[in-house]
Amino acid sequence: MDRVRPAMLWDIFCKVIDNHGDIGVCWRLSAQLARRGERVRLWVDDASALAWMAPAGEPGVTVLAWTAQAAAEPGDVVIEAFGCDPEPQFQAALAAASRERATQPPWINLEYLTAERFAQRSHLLPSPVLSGAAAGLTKHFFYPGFVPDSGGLLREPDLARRQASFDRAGWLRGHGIAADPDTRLVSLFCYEPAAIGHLLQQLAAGPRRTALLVTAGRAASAVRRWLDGREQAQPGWLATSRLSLTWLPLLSQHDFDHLLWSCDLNFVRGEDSLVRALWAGRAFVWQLYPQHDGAHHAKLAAFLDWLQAPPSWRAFHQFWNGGTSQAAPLAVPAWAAAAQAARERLLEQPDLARQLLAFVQERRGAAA
Ligand code: TRH
Repeated sequence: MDRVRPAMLWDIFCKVIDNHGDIGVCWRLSAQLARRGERVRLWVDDASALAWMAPAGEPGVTVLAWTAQAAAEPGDVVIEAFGCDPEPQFQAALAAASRERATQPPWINLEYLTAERFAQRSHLLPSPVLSGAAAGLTKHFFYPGFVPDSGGLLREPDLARRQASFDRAGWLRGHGIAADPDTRLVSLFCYEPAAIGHLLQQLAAGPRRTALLVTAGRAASAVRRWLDGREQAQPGWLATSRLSLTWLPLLSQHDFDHLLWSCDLNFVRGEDSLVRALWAGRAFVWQLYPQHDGAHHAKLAAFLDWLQAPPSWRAFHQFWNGGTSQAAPLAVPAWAAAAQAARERLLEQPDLARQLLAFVQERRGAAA
């Protein structure tokens, strides 16, 4: 805790559109603010994933039903994640509180993570509210990012210490995963990449033995679907290959991190798991959330540029994200070296919660 001022009460709003990223990011942010001594109310329309993501909760964070906000008195700071507007009643209460307090609580729209230039240009820009119950108030955009003039990435202050004392062998043993030094460990968290069959065949062919640790949900379904077809065509294919599969249960976020720290190669997807893969400092492959208009290809290109990815890494990412049907080989050692260098660059940046706190204090100071 690096605080001498009184705690603020933060209202964080989260709507779960699909998948786990919305609540995953909001939970990590809430927990990190609470660990810095802040008080957080997390308003969410579907909190069910927190039962496995954060079973222990976090002192200082109260999870509240989205519908309960209508009767709430606003706290000191409002964060809406990914442009999800609070309910009109809460916005009206915020406008009233601003009048009574003669100052508006900072209201921040926490945006999606991207390395594209527009994010840096838009970071911290004001956005006046022109209509509705909160007309006349101002929100500010807050863009996470990979470079110093962005909002940074979520990172716990004790991350490096926890990584240094992590008992990899013990964690693997505890999850029933054999840690034979000759076997390469690969984690898989993905949607339904067309290249899944190619990956499985590549791992199955060797030359090293690979244990593929498949996360629960869409990744497991995608692997099972492909394997069923393959086994029908060639019964016993998997058993005679260099590939073994472990089907993981849903892990807490802590254990999801431990999984990434334990593997030689991590397949991740979306937003939060990408950040965790970067902190793991291991080779990784990112599958972006596919957009109908193909916008994810520009987003991937910007990220690979920032990453200073060697050509083999770029090629595999294009293939894994459906940007090309040209199959690409794995080159784990070269990717690992670039991943470690990227992690070092990122560690020099202040983390997102710290930057958010600084911005909020600046706004409150300016308004006082
Ligand atoms: O679930 P996602 O695909 O979420 C995505 C992204 O956030 C994307 O930006 C958004 O537009 C889209 O949803 C709608 O991937 P992401 O962001 O990595 O979130 C997964 C979360 O789930 C992350 O916090 C890690 C957590 N997780 C666990 O805690 N345990 C697990 O076992 C698994 C598989 C995931």
